[in-house]
Amino acid sequence: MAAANLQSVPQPQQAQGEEAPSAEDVAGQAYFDRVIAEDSRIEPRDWMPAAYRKTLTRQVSQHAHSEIIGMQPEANWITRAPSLKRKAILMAKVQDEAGHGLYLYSAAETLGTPRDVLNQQLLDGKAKYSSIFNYPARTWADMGAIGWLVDGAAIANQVPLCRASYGPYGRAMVRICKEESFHQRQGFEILLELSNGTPAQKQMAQDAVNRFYAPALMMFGPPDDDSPNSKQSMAWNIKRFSNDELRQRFVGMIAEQVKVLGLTLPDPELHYDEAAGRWIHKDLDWQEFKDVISGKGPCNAQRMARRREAHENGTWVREAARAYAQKQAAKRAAEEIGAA
Ligand code: FAQ
Repeated sequence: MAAANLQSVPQPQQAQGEEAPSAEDVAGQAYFDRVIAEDSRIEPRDWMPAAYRKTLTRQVSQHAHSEIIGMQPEANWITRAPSLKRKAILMAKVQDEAGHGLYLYSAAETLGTPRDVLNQQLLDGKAKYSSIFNYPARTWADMGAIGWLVDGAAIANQVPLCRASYGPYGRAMVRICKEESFHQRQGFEILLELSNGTPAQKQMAQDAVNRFYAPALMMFGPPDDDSPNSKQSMAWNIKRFSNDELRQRFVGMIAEQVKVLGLTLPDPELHYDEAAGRWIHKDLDWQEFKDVISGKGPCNAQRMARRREAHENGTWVREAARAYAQKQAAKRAAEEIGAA
C-alpha cells in the first residue's frame, strides 16, 4: 500500500466513547479514498473499510450461492433434453455454472471469510441467493426461457461488474460474462427452434416466456427507492448502475429480441416513452419478490433440501480431499527434514 501523507488527511469523525482511529487506519482510509476516486482497484492485501469488506462479502457470496443453486432447475432437465446434442449442451452449461460458483467463492474468500463458513450460511438458510431460482422449470421450453431471459438478465447485470472496484470480483466477472453470453445464445436458439416448430411447440415457448418474464425483471433487485445497498455500493464503484437503470437496459434489449423469436412479452403496457427517455413496463409484484427472497417462493424448500442433500452426499469427497492434503503435507515435511 502506498504511504499516505497523514497531515493532509482529514481525520475520521470520532463518536463519543469510540477509540481514536490508529494512524494505520487513517492512512489506509486515505489510500482507499484515492483509489476509489481514481476509479482504480482495491486488492485483497490493501486496507479497506470494514463496511466495504462486509458488503462485498455479502454480494459476492450471494452471487456464488446463486450460481450453485441455479444449477438445479436446469440439471433437472438433462435427462429429459430432447436429443443427445441438447443433453451435451445443457450439461456443459450446468457445469459452467458450477465453475462460476467456484470462481466467486474464491473471490469472496480473499475478503477473509472461509468458504466453509459462507457455505454453512447458505445451508442454515441465513444467506440469500437469487430469487429467480425459486421458480419451477416445467417444460423443455423453460430451458430456452432460462437461457434467454435469466442468463440475459445476468449478463446485463454482470457486464458492469467486470469494472467493480474490488480486483478479484471484477476479474472473475470477465470470464463469467463470456460464458454467460454463450448460455444466452443457446437459450435463444432453443426458443427460436420451438417457435418455428409445431403450433404446440410454439405455444410451449410462449408459455415459458410468459412465466419467466416478470421473475427475470425482478432479478435486478428492488426499485431504487427501496434498495438500501445501492447508493453506497455505487459510491464505492462496486455497482456501476442502479437496479432500475439495469432493468431498463434489459427490458429494451428483450423488447427487440422477442420480435426475432416471433413471440411476445406478457406486458401490453411495454413501450419506449420518447419524452421520458425510458421504457415503461408493467408494475412488478414486489410483495411476491419479498416472499420469494424470504423463503416463501414456489421452490425455496425444494432447492434448499436438494442443496443440503448434495452437501451430505459430498461428505466423503471432502474427507478424502482433506486426508490426501494431510498426507501430502506430511510427505513434504518428511522430505524437508531429510534434505536438511
Ligand atoms: N434475489 O439493496 P439491494 C445468474 C436482496 S446469477 C435475491 O438492491 P444490492 C447466473 C439483496 O441481496 C444471479 N435477493 O441489494 C445463472 C439485499 O439483501 P440483504 C445472481 C435479492 O446487493 C443463470 C436486499 O435484497 N446475480 O443468474 C435480489 O445492492 C442461469 C436489498 O437489495 C448476482 O448476484 C434478488 N433478485 O443489489 C446461474 C449479481 N435482489 O442486504 C444459473 C451480483 C436484491 O438483505 C443459471 N449481485 N436482493 O442481504 C448484484 O448485482 C446485486 O447484489 C443485486 C442486488 C442487483 C442482485
